[in-house]
Amino acid sequence: GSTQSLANHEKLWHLMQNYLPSDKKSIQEQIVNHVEFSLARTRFDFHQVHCYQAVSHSIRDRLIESFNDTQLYFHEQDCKRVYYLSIEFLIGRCLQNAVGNLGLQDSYTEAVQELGYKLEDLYDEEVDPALGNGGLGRLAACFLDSLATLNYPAFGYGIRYSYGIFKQLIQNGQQVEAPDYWLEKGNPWEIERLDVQYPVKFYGKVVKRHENGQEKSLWEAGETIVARAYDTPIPGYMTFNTIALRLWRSVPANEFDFTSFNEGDYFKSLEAREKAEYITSVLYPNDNSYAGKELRLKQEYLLVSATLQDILRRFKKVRRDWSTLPEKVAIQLNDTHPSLAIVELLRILIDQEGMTHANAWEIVSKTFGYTNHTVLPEALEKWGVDLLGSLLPRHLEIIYYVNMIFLNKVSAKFPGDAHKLSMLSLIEEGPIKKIRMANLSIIGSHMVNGVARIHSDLLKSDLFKDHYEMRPKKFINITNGVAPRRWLRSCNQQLAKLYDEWLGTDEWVLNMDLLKNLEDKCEDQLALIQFMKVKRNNKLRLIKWVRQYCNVEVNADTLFDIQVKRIHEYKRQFMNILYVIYRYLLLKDTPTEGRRKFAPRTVFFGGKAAPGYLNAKRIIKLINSVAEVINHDLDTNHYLKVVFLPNYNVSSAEIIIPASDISQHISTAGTEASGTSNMKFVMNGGIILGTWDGANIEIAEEVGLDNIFIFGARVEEVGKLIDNMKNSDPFQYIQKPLWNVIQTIRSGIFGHDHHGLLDSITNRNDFYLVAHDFYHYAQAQIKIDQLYQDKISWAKKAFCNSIRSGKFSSDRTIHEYAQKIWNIKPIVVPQPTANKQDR
Ligand code: NBG
Repeated sequence: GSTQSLANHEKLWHLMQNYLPSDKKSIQEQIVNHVEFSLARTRFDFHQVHCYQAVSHSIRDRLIESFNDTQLYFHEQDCKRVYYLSIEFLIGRCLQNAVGNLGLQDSYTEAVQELGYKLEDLYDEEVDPALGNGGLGRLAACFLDSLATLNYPAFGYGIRYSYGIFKQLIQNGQQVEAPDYWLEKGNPWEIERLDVQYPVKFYGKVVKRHENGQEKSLWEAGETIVARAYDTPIPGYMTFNTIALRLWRSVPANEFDFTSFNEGDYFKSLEAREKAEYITSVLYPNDNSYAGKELRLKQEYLLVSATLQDILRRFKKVRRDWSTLPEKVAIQLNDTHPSLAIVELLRILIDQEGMTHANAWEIVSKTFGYTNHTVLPEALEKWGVDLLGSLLPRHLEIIYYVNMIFLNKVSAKFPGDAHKLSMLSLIEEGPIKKIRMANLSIIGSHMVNGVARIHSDLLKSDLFKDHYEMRPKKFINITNGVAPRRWLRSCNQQLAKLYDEWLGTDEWVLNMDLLKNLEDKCEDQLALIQFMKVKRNNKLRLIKWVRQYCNVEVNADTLFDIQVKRIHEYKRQFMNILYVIYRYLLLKDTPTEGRRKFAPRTVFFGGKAAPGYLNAKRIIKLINSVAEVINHDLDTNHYLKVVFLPNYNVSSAEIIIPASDISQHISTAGTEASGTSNMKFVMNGGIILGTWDGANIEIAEEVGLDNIFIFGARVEEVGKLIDNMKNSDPFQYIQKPLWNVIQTIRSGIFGHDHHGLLDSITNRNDFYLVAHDFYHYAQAQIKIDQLYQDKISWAKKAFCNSIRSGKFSSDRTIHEYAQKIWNIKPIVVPQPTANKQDR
């Protein structure tokens, strides 16, 4: 039998001869083949969506070829790999990205056209996989694009939620959430790996056993489920390297409980099994806030447990010593959500591999890196000791042990410093004892980074001050970035084409600094006019979208002023809409002749509120109520309109961002860790109206202070200003113009349900300093109006923003991670020869 099958095996591999050809006729054959055999369609039942599916399958085939070769090659080279662990990956649509990265845009456009379809229309058939909330998940997706493009040996690991972030509907001006069952029509981009699945255990107890005179602790778990792998191939741009995003889905374990001997027990045991599926069913819809639910902790542990089993299986394929783990494996924790991985690896090394705690700790702490993404206290994970101890009893025991050893080191370094001990402890004392996951992440990692300079500085001076004093060299900054493939080349094809022409090459997609060679064009009127023509076309594209989804008519000659991001008090959409009202009142007060100084504007808002976040929902309601009044005021609506863009997500961002004249990033200084859409707007020639916060500061440095509108309190002043606010009368800290706005809202012209929201600033509750910054904000707005009157000066500034945005490519970011944290090198997979036998 076995010789026979070996012979068959040889034959099989021999038949798998050539790589898929890329000429038009072959591409058409590949597509048609999928229509007939993968989709089993007949001509009477064939729609555009099926064409999308067949085209996607044909691209997927190519990605499988390159992914398989990439894995084989990495294995042969036995290279060190990085594993990027994240509870969210907001990858967005895949087809356009894959076609673009494979360099097949022209051949596919033609091939599909002859079959009677438009490639662009097919792109729009794809559901947007939305397995993330906002910046954190989108960052992870940009990182994968850069890792693949730069040929780094990498894997992304996350969760395959059945329901992504909810769909936002606006009804009567209010947000209504609808479930996002994104897998409904199948997902051509994933490869189900029935052979890659691992048991994941929960609950149970720790038992003590004596072995060779030593006491050992072992976890006897109470419940087992299985995590099954689904791979989404991630193609690099203009390289054969293709990596994968491996997402876990929970399924029932295949063990059968033979104790169920009657019908009732039989159905009950099946019911229990079905519950396993529930664990990965839904993404928690909170951005920058932590809910503390047991199900979420289960999700986190499932990610960690399955991923580590997978990583260690790969590590063990070659015989080697455990001590070499950090030479072959780097694990990056995207925020604290996967930080149980530190404890899980310790548990495996100590309980299963029989290592001492000290040896295990040495290996573990060299393997991990931790990225912090926020300083907001409500976002820091702290799991109650009881909850964690019941779900993962052995892990809790290990955490206590780690803490004891660590606090001994603290005492040695700072003798008698009780304050330090209490700040650094993994356990927060109080009525409910809690595990501080950030502290665990810091001590279990060899590097800790923030995501923009100001944020990393704040980590050292405030949030993690005591940790910094323990191990100063551990703390570094790596400023975020975004993928220029998706966020310039494909979302703004006309601008990309201009850059190709002007530079005589498309190399800039891989080296954004080349755009600096276009500085001459700043003085070239004709070039600036071409640049603004592209901007206008992008505005027209957004207008079409708005007509379809918001039923509002917008004028392309108005200034497009855009704030799109999750709704949050710290991001101050509230301040934006208060200013819109202020501007409306000013307009009403100004006779027609005088209104010329107001550049006509359309103010766009977009973003989801967490379903449980009351004030965020109130802000959405206020924006829509204001829009309703202002848009229908025939006296002013040539000068001012307000649009709420529903269901802001990655695919609508690709239409919205290239259309901006101004984009707003106006968080209170010290609250927005970095922001990443600010980078996307700048790349696409939008000017920022922003505060001295997050990456805005570094953007200002790159583009020059003349090319950005930056205002408001600086981070050093914030503490004092908040104290002043708390200790003074609202009539003191809220100035006249803002009071007028507040009175107008109270008058009820925008409806009567805004009192709760107003209370959030008028009762000495203005912790985000809306009132303080309002004046400076209004001043900056005047400057914007003035500049917009001079079209050429405006164009120059917008253009400068785009060509000076090179620093904010995620390629730069990833190179920094690779050098400063991961210590990995690019491994270029050889381009395919015609014959697969040669690989
Ligand atoms: C977010 C920050 C953003 C930052 C992204 C990516 C969390 C916890 N943090 O400012 O709010 O750009 O992370 O780093 O979602």
